[in-house]
Amino acid sequence: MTTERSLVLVKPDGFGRGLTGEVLRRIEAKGYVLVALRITTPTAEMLAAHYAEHQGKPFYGELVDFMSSGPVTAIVIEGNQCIPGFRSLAGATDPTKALPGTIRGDLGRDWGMGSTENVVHGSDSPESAVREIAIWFPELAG
Ligand code: DAT
Ligand code: MG
Repeated sequence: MTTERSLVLVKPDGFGRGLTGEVLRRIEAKGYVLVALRITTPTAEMLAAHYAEHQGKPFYGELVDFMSSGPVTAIVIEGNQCIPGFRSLAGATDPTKALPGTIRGDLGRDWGMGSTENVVHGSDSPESAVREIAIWFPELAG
């Protein structure tokens, strides 16, 4: 069974620059299905859970400050292998190095915070996706 769901975020930089529609367009053009969508400014508790694996890293404080700086668009997508598929659409973490053709490569750049402002998040494994969807869409968990 390869049908799966992934949690995608259009981060505050992408939301603020009006890029939600472009990210949704690319997801839909790729063929993945939109399951749920919400605009929300994440709480400290949500971000601590979402980024638990990064707690203690040098960039953690800046990352959480950035992610709580404004609204994000949270999206659940669905489709066979959509977790690696969206990671491929998103491109490398560092928007300076992300290849043209990817979301981060085409729409992102270094605005003074290195890799922190990189337009989108996508779950990196089925286990992460289940955990993250429960944080952003508790009504879908289970
Ligand atoms: P990804 O978002 O590609 O899965 P990640 O999970 O390793 O990357 O890191 C989560 C976020 O943290 C990433 O989107 C941007 C930020 N980040 C990662 N590495 C960083 C670094 N070296 N400096 C600044 N921010 C970083
Ligand atoms: Mg990650």
